[in-house]
Amino acid sequence: MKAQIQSTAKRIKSALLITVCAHVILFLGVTYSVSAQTSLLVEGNCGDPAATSTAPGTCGDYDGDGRIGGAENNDGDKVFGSIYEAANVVNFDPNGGIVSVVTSGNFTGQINISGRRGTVTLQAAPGVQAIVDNSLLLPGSDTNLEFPLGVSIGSSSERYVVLRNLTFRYCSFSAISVFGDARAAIEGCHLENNDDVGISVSGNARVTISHTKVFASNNGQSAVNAATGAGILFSNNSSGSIFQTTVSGTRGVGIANRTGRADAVCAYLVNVFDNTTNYQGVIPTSDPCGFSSKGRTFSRY
Ligand SMILES: [Ca+2]
Ligand SMILES: [Ca+2]
Ligand SMILES: [Ca+2]
Repeated sequence: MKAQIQSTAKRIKSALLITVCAHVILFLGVTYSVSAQTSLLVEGNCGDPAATSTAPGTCGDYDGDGRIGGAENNDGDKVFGSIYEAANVVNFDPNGGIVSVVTSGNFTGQINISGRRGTVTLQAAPGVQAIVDNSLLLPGSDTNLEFPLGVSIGSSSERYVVLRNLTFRYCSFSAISVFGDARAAIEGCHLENNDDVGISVSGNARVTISHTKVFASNNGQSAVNAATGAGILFSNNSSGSIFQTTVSGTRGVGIANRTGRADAVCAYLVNVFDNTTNYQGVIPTSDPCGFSSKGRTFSRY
């Protein structure tokens, strides 16, 4: 009798467990379907952003349909031929989204990130080279570059933006510009030969920079202004932290804090060399950002 009662109790316990699990799975399923983000892939192009066709499966044609570049942007699937076009789609998702470059390529144009809420991630897969190269000349000019920015981040404070493993070069102003109330993390990016500033942070923006290399900013043949140029520049009411990052070869300042607030920018474990001036308004800390000691506090983060 006792064994029978124990067996019945076990069956009831199992049934309850299954019911609970089913509800959790159902709940998770519903939650997922409500909060699912847009997830888009970007194909490469054999280094030619103007190319639109190739032998299927070659030249970065990830989905094997023979279309790359502009033709891939317009065929109605979730694979795109440019980061710019994929980002435009993600901007309209209230939950944000992920744009992943899955085969190497060169891309031109200014990527714009806007929108409210959710996280937006632009990234290249490990081992993939995603190069935003804005070296196209303006029509009729041999000096000006066509696109002032590599990526413009002006989203709301409720949308967090992540840039990962992307390369930006030959932008006529700033490779990465974060402004307004935007919040962003820049991780593992390479910025080379951008004419005024590598990373520009202004307004109320907050930016975390890590494992990034900023070379030869403010060093190009046009729009060179050593007084305003910088590798990484914080201005207005912005703030941020810089960690395990190299800034070198800047004609202006390597890392500049022009906010007027000494506690607005924290630099920890940075490698800064061969800039006309390595630091302006920034004293690298020997403590991790966010850690207060020796009377110094970083109240902004
Ligand atoms: Ca394709
Ligand atoms: Ca497509
Ligand atoms: Ca396709």
